[in-house]
Amino acid sequence: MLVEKNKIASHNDSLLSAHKRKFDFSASEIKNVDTVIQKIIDFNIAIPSWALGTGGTRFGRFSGTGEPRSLEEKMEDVGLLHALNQSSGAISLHIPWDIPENYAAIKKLASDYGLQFDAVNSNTFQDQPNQALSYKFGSLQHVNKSVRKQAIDHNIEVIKHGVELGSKALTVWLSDGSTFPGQLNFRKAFQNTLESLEEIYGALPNDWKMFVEYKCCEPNFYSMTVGDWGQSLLYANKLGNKAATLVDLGHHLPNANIEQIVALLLMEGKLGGFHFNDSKYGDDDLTVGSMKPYQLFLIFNELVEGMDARGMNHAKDLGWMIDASHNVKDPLEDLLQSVEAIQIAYAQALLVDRKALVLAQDNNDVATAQEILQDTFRTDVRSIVAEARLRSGGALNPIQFFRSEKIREQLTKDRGSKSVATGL
Ligand code: PSV
Ligand code: MN
Repeated sequence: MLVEKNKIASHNDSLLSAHKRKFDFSASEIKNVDTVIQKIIDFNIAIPSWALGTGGTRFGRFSGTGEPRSLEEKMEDVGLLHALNQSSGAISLHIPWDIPENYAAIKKLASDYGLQFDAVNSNTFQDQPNQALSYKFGSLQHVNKSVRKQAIDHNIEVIKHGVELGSKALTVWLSDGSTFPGQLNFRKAFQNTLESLEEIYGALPNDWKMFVEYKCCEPNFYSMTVGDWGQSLLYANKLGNKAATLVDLGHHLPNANIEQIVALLLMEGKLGGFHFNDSKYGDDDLTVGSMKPYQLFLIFNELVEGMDARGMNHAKDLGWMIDASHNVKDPLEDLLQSVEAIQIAYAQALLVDRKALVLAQDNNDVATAQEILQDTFRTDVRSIVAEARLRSGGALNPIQFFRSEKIREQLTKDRGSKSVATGL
């Protein structure tokens, strides 16, 4: 389904005067507002192919309707999001959930929807039907060399799919670890994993990156072989320049200071990418910004400061992706909310008065430093983000458009009420 441009235009017309009033007020308070808006326009956030259907927990899954049944339909959904917000112009594939069968046709479809292919993701955390050897006790860490070899080969296969599609990065997330003390030797597990990663790294094209994603726990609950940013950084440093750490916001022990982790990884040139979501307890995979918006702002504050310190391009030099699960909301509405939350935090981080903050820090003026950050966080930038959408051809209010145009109803008519998307 392609969204007709004139429908977006008439939706925008109906909201324009109210928008203008809010925008003019907010813009008058911001220096270089056009530069900020252009940065928001340039900043795209990839959508994972596994987040377009209804998610579930180990207790159950309550499907929505009109879920995408194939890779083509998942791309159609991301195309819809992108048409509405002009900021979701990339899809990240998980192999083998989404094996492209005809590269040329898939690439043509992507270009029709204005989409790029983001990082490709390998999957050695599940056994696939007809798989020779099991990953029950790990994959790249496994005590048995043949299991490690199977997992290495799979990753190399994933790179090959990515090369055909024009991806530029492989994300490796491992569920490897142990569930009980004594189950494995930490050092051997690390060494096996490192050797396996080295083989995969050797198959990376020169202009590719390897993102090593860490996670504190789940599905293993005693140890994870890539359990935190320290371990991920160890692997990335040993592997070489093309390897970097990937931060998933839900993968930390409670109350971890993620903004500090981000600042130091950036300082080391070892932050590769991001998986956005939000959580209250663990890897809850909730809508970005729904629980801890101040933390999200503080993370973006460090991202902007750290990227600027290294002269990096905010939009292009790191991998930005949402990694959330939608158990009770419409996945497309949820993703629209997540993208907007990211844009709001990014816009606010761009507004921080950096000179004043440095001065306050250098004078140990703690109260002023806090005022600077909290004033910025409390600045309403929603009309600035909406203006970025308007200028790039998106909808002023994407969720309102999605509902008034009855997009989910149309997808349900096309795909049926019992369709199930592959993924988690
Ligand atoms: C693991 O929890 C994770 O965050 C990794 O990024 C996976 O690839 C993704 O979720 C989907 O399972
Ligand atoms: Mn993730």
